[in-house]
Amino acid sequence: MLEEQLKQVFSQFKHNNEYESYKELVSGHINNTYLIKTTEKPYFVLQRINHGVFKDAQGLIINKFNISQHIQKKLAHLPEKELKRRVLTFIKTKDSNKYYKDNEGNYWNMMLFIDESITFEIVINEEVAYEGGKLSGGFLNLTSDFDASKLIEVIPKFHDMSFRYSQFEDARRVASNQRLNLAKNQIRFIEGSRAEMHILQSLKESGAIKTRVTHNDTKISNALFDLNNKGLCVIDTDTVMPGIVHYDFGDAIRTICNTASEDEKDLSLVNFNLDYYKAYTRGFLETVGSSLSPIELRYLPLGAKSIIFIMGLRFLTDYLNSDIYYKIKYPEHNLDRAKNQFKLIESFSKKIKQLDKQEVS
Ligand code: GN1
Ligand code: MG
Repeated sequence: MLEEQLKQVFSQFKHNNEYESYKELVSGHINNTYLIKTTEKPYFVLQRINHGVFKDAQGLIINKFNISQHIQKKLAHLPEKELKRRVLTFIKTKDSNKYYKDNEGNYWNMMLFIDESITFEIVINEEVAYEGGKLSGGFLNLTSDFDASKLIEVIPKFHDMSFRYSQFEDARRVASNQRLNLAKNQIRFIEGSRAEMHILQSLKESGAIKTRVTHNDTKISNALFDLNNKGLCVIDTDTVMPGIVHYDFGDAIRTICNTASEDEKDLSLVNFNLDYYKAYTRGFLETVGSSLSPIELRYLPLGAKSIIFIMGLRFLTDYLNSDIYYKIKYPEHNLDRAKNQFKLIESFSKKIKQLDKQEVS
């Protein structure tokens, strides 16, 4: 029984708290995450890493510990209570390991639950968009001097466009005719976008855009806010790896500026909010530090477009593969997610033309 298992796993970690109940936190698509309520606070977040997706679950957890430790040192001037709200605090096991491996070979990690906090699936106003920008820019700034050689590459080629295209081609070969037929418009769109969607990758490979430590999953639901909608910290550091700033900038935009959630099926509700784009960008540039080069700045909007596209491409690939990667709630879920992302690109492309280039660079 799940509860018995959670109690057993919880008891492996170092704490002085008594288990009371659990609640599954269902917003992620990959791992299984549980809020563990105790008889007396603090509460904890216990997480089982999906090692089908993350081949080196152990390395991933060590990455997360190291990144948190680095940020904790940089924020050491804060009072302890505040520090624990500004960065994830991971808990070791009773025998001082960073993870617990259960009898079935699953890897678990545990962190403090940050109380009196909220997340957004859909952004409610410009202030939240601005705060979101401060959080993702701030994360890049806080990790800019982190020694990347200490990180394992959790998922190699995670945001690599050529790799994602080749996975898409493979999926097309094995897909059922029914799925190919239902996805034909999206497949055509993907084919027609190939050249533009490889621009950033070429700039990265030529060294024109430099590689640094990035979060790689900056969707807005991975940002924590206090009860006054002020940004607290970025969570879900599973995919922290070397990357380019454009994708962190872009993945936040993808979710902040979508007027609907990523799972919305009614495409008339999916539009790009340019005011949120401006507010987010302001927050991002205020906190990211002065280290962005002119070329990095110039390509931020293409970063947003590319990351929206890559998510649509990955959702569609998974649909063609008969849903082997993302958790789904109904058969066409991944197709609908892809349609949602591609509708967002259409709206983005129209709206972004209104922006004076000077405003974002
Ligand atoms: C997955 O960790 P989670 O469920 O928040 C995915 C991200 C996608 C996201 C889309 C390891 O994120 O790349 O942006 O779904 N993570 C992985 O919601 O593939
Ligand atoms: Mg994630």
